[in-house]
Amino acid sequence: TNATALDGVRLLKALALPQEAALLADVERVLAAAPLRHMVTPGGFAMSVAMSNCGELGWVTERHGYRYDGWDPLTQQAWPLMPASFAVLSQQAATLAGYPDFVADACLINRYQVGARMGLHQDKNERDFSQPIVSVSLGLTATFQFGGFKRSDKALSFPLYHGDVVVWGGAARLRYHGVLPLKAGMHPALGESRINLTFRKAG
Ligand code: MD3
Ligand code: FE
Repeated sequence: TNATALDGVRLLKALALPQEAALLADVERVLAAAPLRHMVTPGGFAMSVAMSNCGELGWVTERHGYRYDGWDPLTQQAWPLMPASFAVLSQQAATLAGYPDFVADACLINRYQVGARMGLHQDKNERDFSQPIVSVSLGLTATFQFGGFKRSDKALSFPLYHGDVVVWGGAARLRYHGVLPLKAGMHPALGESRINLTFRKAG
């Protein structure tokens, strides 16, 4: 059969909803220890998305590029431990998608306020692309863009809703993807914002 754009994508709608309260409390706990910050890209631009991390490794930018590091350059401490609610949900999702051995060593927390966006990019800083990435969307709905293997390839657009979990593996793993500028709105749990968690096996 022919390959399609969604090969390797497993959308688990609303999977996070039963654990919403625990997840949000744990997001707050992590961000109290490792505050959100607007990382500056190697090109010198502050990202519109504010970020932090938990787990053994965290994604950071520096003058020379992007990398994973066990140390938070802002607090000069190790990243906060991965909360159990995060580990359990990411493993449940990965198992449902056919990756029963997935154990995330990194969770990137992205916070979008109105207008924040993420341009089309590939996630290539992880060591093993046979490992999937698990994403969890919370708060305001975002329009996600899912492209091909070149930045110029045509992208599909679809909404990601509060509670949606997606496992990106196989052929999906190296596709370009991004998020359109967040539209104004009010979410009962997260107000005028969206939080996205991405779970990775980075090291
Ligand atoms: C498809 N985050 O953190 S989550 C990122 O909504 C990132 O904050 C977006 O792209 C966000 O790198 C999108 C969905 C997602 C995450 C990683 C992927 C889709 C992906 C990796 C490969 C392919
Ligand atoms: Fe990405």
